Formats: sequence, C-alpha cells, structure tokens
Amino acid sequence: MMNITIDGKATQVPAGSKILDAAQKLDINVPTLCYLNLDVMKYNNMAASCRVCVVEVEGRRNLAPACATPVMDGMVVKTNTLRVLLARKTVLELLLSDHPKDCLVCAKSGDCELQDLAEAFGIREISVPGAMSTYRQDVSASIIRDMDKCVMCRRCETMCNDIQSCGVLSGVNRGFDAVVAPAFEMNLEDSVCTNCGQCTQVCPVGALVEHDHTWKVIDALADPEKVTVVQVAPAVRAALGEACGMEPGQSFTGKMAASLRMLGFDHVFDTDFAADLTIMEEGSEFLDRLQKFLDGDKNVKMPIMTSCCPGWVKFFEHQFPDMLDVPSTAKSPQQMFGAIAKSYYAEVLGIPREKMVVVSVMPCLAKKYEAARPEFAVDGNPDVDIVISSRELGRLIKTMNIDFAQLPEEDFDNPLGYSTGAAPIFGNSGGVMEAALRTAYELATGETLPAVEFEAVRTLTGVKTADIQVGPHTLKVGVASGLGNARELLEMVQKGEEQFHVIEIMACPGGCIGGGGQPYHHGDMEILKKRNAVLYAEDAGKPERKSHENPYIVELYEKFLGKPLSEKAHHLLHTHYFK
Ligand code: HC0
Ligand code: SF4
Repeated sequence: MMNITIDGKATQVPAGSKILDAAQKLDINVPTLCYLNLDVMKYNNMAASCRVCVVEVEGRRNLAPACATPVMDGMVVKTNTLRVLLARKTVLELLLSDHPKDCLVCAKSGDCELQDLAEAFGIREISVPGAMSTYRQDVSASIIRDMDKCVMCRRCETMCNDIQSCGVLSGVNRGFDAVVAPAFEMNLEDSVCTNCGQCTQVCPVGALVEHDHTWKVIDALADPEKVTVVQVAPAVRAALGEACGMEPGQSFTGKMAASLRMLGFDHVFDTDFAADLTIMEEGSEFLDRLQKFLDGDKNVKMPIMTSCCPGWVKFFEHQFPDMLDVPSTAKSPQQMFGAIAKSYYAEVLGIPREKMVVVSVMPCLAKKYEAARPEFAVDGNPDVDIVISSRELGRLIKTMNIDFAQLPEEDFDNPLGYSTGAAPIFGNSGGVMEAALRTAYELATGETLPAVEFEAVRTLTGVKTADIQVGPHTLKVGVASGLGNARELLEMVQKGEEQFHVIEIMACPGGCIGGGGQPYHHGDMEILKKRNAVLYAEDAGKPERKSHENPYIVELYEKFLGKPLSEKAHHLLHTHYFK
C-alpha cells in the first residue's frame, strides 16, 4: 500500500493507483473532462488528454495530471492552490477558444461537462485569442457527430474500440486539423458503426449526440388526421424519471404511461407486450431447431442467438458475415409491435395502416436505425414511424410543461399494453435468455417450472455462461453484453472452444438499461445497478411471469396469427439478415 496526503487528508491506496483514485477515495473532487472509470464495463479512459485535473505534487517542478500520475509512497498533493486553479482556468480557456459558443442551442446544454466547468471557474470571457477549427456535420439515422465541439478527450474512441471492439472512431490528422472520425473520414452511416450510441453516453460535450426526433412526434400528435400509437421499451421505465429530475432506482412505469396519455397519444401501449410475443416466436424456433439438432439433422445451426438488439444485428452483419443464418429470424419486439399494430390493431380500429403513426420510446439509438431499415416497411410505409430515446421523451415532457414527479400512476391500454413479468427483464442483460428459458422449459417438458428466477444469468458481468437442465437435456447457455464481450463469446464458438445451445447478446454494457439513449449516467455505475434491480422487482410483482401465460398473447394467436411460426407469423414477425 502507498501512503498519500491530499489537501491535508491522509489515506492509503494500492500500488499502481493514480492520484485521482486516491482523491476519489478521500471524496476530494478533482475536475476532469477526459477521465472516466466505469468498473462494470471495465472501461478506463486514461488518455490524460484534457489536463484539467492537474495538481501540485510536493517536490516536483511541474504540475501533474492526477488521472495519470501514479501514487508514490509519502506523496503530498495539493489540488486547489492558486497555481493549480490558474492552470486549470487557462486550460479551459484554451479549450473554449476553439469551441463554438452556441450553448443556447446545443443538444447537450444543461448536461455538458465543459459548460459545468466554465460555470464553476466563472469564465466570462476568453482571454486567449484563438482560431476556430471547422468540420462538416455528420448525421446518421441515430447519431449526430459535430466535431467542432470535440475536445479530443478520446472517451468515445476508447468506448468504440476497447469496449465495443467496433473500431469506427479514432483520431485522424495532426495538430489543428486533428479530429475524431471513421477511417477515411467517411460518414458514420457508411462505416461499420452499429448505432449503439455508447459514444454519446460518454462524450462530455455535444460532439456526439442522438439524432433528435421529438419535433416529429409533436407534429404527429398535432395532426388530426392521424391515429397515434406509442410503445415504450422495457428499460425506459427504469430510467425515465432520471431525465425528469427524479432519483434513480424507482419504477417510473405508471407515471410514464400517464405522461404519454397527457402528451396526447391516442393509444398508450407497451413494447413489453411484444417482448412476450417475441418469446413465443423465438422460443418456438429454438425448440424446433433443438429437436432437429438432437435428431441428428446436419443442416441445423446451433447455437441459436437472440436477434432483438439492432446494434448487435449490425455488428454480426458486418463482422461475422459467415454466421448470418445462426441468429434467430424473429424480429425485435419493437418491430413485432409495429407489424402487429399496423396489421391486427389497424384492422380492429378499422383504419388503413397509413392513417396510423407508431411512435417508439426506446433506451436505444440503434432502434432509430432499425425502424428505418427498408425490410420493416410495407410499400414504403414503415411499421414504426418515429423512434425517440428516453432522453428525448424526458425533453418532450419538459417541452409540454408536464410535472412528471406529480403525475398519478396509470396503466397502459389493452390489448397491446399487457405483459407478463418475463417482459420487463428484457431490459437487463440476461433477461431475454431468462424469459426464453421460462417458456421453453414449460413448452418442452409440459411441467411447471419450479422457480422462474435464473440467477446465473442475472449479474452485470460482461460474459455469463450456465448449464440449465430442461427435462432430460442440459442446455449450455451464454450471455454477453457489450460488443467486445460478444466478440469474445463468438470467437470461442468459432474456434470450437465452447459449444452453446443458446446465446443472448446485447450491444450495450449491462443491456438496454445502459443503452445509448438513456439519461446520462455520468460515469456512476451504481445507477445501472439500480435500474437493473427495478426491472427484476417489476417482474416479481406481476401476476403472470411467463410469456405464454399472457392472455392477450393467447388471444392474438387465437384470433389472428394461428400458432407460433405459422405462415402469418412468419410473414409478420420474422426477418432475414444481410452482409
Ligand atoms: Fe431493448 Fe428490446 S429489450 S432491445 O434492450 O428484445 O431498445 O428496453 O425495447 O425491441 O422488448 C431496447 C429495451 C427493447 C426490443 C424489448 C428486445
Ligand atoms: Fe439498443 Fe439495447 Fe442493443 Fe443497446 S443493447 S443497442 S440499447 S437494443
């Protein structure tokens, strides 16, 4: 252990710790723009590029960056001397000299770490004359990249390369022309970007933000010719209140339904309904494949993989093109919902699909891209018209002057708003697997599952594996969240090191609770743990906890789809993948 004194307070830290680690242990706040240590994701940005965290170390001539300077035994550090404060102020002024001053119209205003520091340092004018670098804006279906605002902190680069293993974003050019960009400075849309949006979660400024569609929603709500239908993804209910100033760790489901009704949606439905439907289709497909595999059918592909995360789908389409026939063909719940709303439910209402506007609220930025994929449209009319993130819904609630905290708890509308406990847990890594196992077990064995909780797949660990007994068969299951972890798992499969029957993959670390469109967690991983617990509590409180017990799903098959994997179900609820 190393002894260190910071601002007169003494502590001990393990060898190899940085001054910033010791300061955090002592609850001493040292500001930084580039450092971020997210233990759950094993993400540690050590770029030491912003120099905002400089401190004075006794006996050293130069100021030291706290994030990158190892603690030496007996070190004495001061974090707020005049010299330190003036150095930080100069660093901030230099950054601001090459930064647009358009805070009033910046998507990150109010959530910007640079803005917070400028405010904390009382910067009212920039004394450093400086030129402004200018770069074109890059707008994809999911993300807006505005490199004029980039402070070269490299958090996005670490996230995209080290955590997600996508390799899209990296620093190119030198000096004043340096910019973070895809290879050959191509647009994100033309690159192998998965649209997961994790870069927007860690960007400290407004250089990487969601492609905002809230005004499209306002337009649709104001159109008297349209019937507006909204669906909300599982993970949104565990986080939405955070975007409205409430503390994390509470279920916001009831207030969320009330707020959507107040916004003026004609039908307030739930993606959770479609999550139950997904289990019926995906679970049946799995049992069908498993039976053929056990019968020795050489053409059947094992393991089956989940396909509900569009970031993951784009990842395997680009990076594992030889495995396109391995994932389940089931569409995601978002797309199943859109397909059922614009067929079955439009029929119930007696309206043409073109009159209906389906809006999704998702924790996810990739869902914007997914909804825009051409295969999810009928004659150019998309199954899901507009996708907004949890952050955008939070903004919409503020735009419409709704006091979220004071709202009553309301229920979703039926039939497409009813779900079992198997559905909300989709938002947690391991949740789709658990939901599928509950139904597959009972369909395969004809017996009641003794306990519905599969603890082995419930942790926030990046890669989870377990052996699950289903009747006479031992199923080997694998779960990964975060695309770097997914790559690890897939490479094990490709090399034949591990054999799985089922694999669940979610692109975002922790699953959708940590999605790219969720309220910013600002590096506090306790928030993910709280969101995770909220979804498991919601499951435990439901009268039915297995998808096949959802009475409205049973009715949907009776009245409309026939049975799982029927021709109609295939037509509406299944898809295919492209290189
Ligand atoms: Fe997810 Fe989903 S669980 S991907 O993370 O399967 O976005 O929450 O909506 O579609 O249901 C996101 C969350 C969903 C879908 C569901 C799945
Ligand atoms: Fe979107 Fe969830 Fe996939 Fe992240 S894990 S890309 S939030 S679907």
